[in-house]
Amino acid sequence: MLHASTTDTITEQPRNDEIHFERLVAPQAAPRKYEIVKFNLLTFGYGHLAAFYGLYLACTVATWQTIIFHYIIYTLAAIGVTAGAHRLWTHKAYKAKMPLQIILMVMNTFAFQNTVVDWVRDHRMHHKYSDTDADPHNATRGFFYSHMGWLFVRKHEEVKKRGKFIDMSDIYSNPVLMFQKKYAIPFIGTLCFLLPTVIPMYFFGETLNTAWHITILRYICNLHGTFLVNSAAHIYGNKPYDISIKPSQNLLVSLIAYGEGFHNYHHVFPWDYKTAELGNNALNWTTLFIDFFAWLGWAYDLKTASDDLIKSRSMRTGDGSSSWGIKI
Ligand code: ST9
Ligand code: ZN
Ligand code: ZN
Repeated sequence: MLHASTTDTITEQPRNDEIHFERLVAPQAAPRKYEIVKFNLLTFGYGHLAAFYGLYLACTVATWQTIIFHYIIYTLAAIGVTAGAHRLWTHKAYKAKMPLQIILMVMNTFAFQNTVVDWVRDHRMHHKYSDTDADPHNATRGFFYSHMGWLFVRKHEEVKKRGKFIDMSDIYSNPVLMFQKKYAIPFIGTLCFLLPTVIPMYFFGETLNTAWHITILRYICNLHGTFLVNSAAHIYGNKPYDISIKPSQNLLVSLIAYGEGFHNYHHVFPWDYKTAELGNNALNWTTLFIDFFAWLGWAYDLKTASDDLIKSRSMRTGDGSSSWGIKI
């Protein structure tokens, strides 16, 4: 059970820019030239080939202990992104005491999705300028661009120009995140790649070949689970809360991304720590994780939208569907 004092049920859309980003421009994509980053094409190309080989090894020679081990790392990494980089650090949807921040930063490092500092900067731009050229993964440019194509080209000038005015003071003054940024290369190298390769070799008798390729498989799966939130959940699904925006409710993405696919809701109430109105359920492991730490007292000031606020917004601007995509 949550301590009553740790949850803040919000009954009106906050006007505070710190936790609420307005959509400033209608979805649009002006014609542009792409400056390809060959290094990223090569690394992602290698990563995908290695992941397919890892899948073959996982189905043929790998031990079940190695598979379970990587599933655990996958989950830790995913929650380091969802509960850490996303709900805590980008959206300030709750507060975390130092030990929890350290745990989340370490879990996030297993995921290697750049450093949290860079992740938050891009994600704040994504919410403030959703599906415009100032959004790093503008979904009006199509599924592939928003999924991973944006990582193969230099960012649009609008991202860099408008990005200068994004408030990042809370992040730059956070010692845990600055530590991660300072030691990014050895830290990410060790947690995301080295240890997850060496541990199955030492404890489960894997060869270097098997252990390495299954590590890459886990990493690539984790990236695609995340990328789907930017692509599929901005293109496919219903819109119970705001019919005028691209972000949509996508159950499949929620399942894969530990509760992050209720994306129409999330873009309307980005400060809600559940990123969903459905509360504790099997799809939202991230919420269960935060609730557990709230019970422990390490997470507090959890922000959530009241039922009345959700209903009134849904009646005013929604498409008349329920959160689960059923017309009502
Ligand atoms: C990876 C990306 O890590 C993952 C992001 C996913 C986001 C998903 C969000 C989904 C929602 C939450 C759901 C979670 C679900 C999880 C489920 C898990 C199952 N503002 O970036 P640079 C300026 S891929 C302001 O290099 P280029 C700034 O001056 C994996 N300014 O741009 C900056 O300099 P500095 C590993 C900005 O050169 C300068 O521009 N990562 C902003 O155009 C240069 O920045 C990789 O492979 C901004 N937002 O290059 C790396 N952005 O930093 C991939 C930039 O010194 N990235 N500036 O201040 C890159 O190689 C490059 O970023 C690039 C663009 C080639 C894409
Ligand atoms: Zn989005
Ligand atoms: Zn968000």
